[in-house]
Amino acid sequence: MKIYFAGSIRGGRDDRGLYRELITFISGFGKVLTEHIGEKTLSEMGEEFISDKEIFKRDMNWLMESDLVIAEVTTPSLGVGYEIACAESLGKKILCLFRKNEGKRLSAMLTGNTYVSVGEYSRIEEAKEIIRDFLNN
Ligand code: 6K6
Repeated sequence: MKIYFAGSIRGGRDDRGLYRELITFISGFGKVLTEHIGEKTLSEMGEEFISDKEIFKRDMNWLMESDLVIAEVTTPSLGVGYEIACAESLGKKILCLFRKNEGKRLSAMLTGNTYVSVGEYSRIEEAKEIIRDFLNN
C-alpha cells in the first residue's frame, strides 16, 4: 500500500514533529511516499536544490501513484488543500486529521464534504487510533 501523507510546509512548520511521529506510525502499514514532510531540516523556506516546478511535478506523480491520502490539516496550508482536492478528483480515499480544542474550526469545505473522512483528535494516540481504523477498513 502506498500512502501520500500531506502536511503544511509553507503554511507553517510548527507541527513538523507531530507529522514525523505520524509518518513513522503510518509506515507500519505501507510505504509513505512523502516521508520528507516530517523532516526537521525542511523549513518554511524550502528545499534549496529542487525548483517549485519539480516539487509540483514530483508530488502530483506521487499523489497519482498513491492508494490513499492522509492529511494533517490543523495548520492551514494552501498546498494541502490543493492536494486534497486533487486526490478527490483522482478518486483516492482521503483521511483528514484535525486537532481540536485550539479555538479553531476546520474549513467547511472539508467538514461539509461527505467524500472526505475527517477525524478530530486531542492526543496523538487518538490520531493513531483514527488512522488504524481508517487503514483497516
Ligand atoms: C519546502 C519548504 C518550503 O518549501 C518547500 C518546498 N518543498 C516541498 N517539498 C515537498 N512537498 C511540498 C513542498 N512544498 C509543498 N509541498 C506539498 O504541498 C507537500 O506534499 C505538502 O503536503 C503540501 C504543503 O503545502 P504548503 O502550501 O504548506 O507548502
